[in-house]
Amino acid sequence: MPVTLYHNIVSAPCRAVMMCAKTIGLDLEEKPVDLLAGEQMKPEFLAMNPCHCVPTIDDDGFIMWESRAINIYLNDKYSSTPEKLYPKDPKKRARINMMLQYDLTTYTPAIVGYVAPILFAKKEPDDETKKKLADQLEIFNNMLEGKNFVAGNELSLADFSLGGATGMMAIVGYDVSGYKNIVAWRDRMVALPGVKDIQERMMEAVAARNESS
Ligand SMILES: N[C@@H](CCC(=O)N[C@@H](CS)C(=O)NCC(=O)O)C(=O)O
Repeated sequence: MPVTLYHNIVSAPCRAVMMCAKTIGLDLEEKPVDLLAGEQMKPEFLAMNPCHCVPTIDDDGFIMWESRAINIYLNDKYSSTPEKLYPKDPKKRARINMMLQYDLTTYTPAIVGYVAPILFAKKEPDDETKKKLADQLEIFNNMLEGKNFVAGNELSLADFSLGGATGMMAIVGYDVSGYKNIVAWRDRMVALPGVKDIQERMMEAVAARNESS
């Protein structure tokens, strides 16, 4: 019985789950949810997830949402080497958790705050929003100094979450070339099996939406 992923390819946390599944070799049964059409508010979806958000997974009747928690679960349950992406060593795990929380509370909101007005309202973000994003990119770029991945030199669950969020900037053509460490890390992420394909699917979905609007 495959794990079902309710998702929308444009959604950063959905792509984070897809990247994680690809990396651990887990096939997902994908069920796209049209968020703009409000499919997440349908009674059958709400019965499953009262928070009406994607990603949501159904693992043989076990339902959960929140992408970072989903990735921990999928890695724990389905990876043959779960310690690779989420080591048990307290300090290594603490760093990964710290980056996951940083992404949830600070990095993703800064990116979504910038991208959402352009994507949904075709409106330029205000100066405060622009500054918030520029500040976070600077901070994140500095955090990556001397590291291959966000929590150290090894790929971890945190890379998928920050990677999903960073991918959103391609949607609006944000120029990240001045952030050398982010660019180098992003290129490392895109080189992982399946990640380029996920990013391309996102760009195709955005292009299709732009054409129809
Ligand atoms: N913290 C959640 C965020 C989930 C989320 O906000 N998903 C958005 C798409 S990116 C959504 O489903 N929005 C529709 C809604 O809330 O009705 C996670 O990481 O999974």
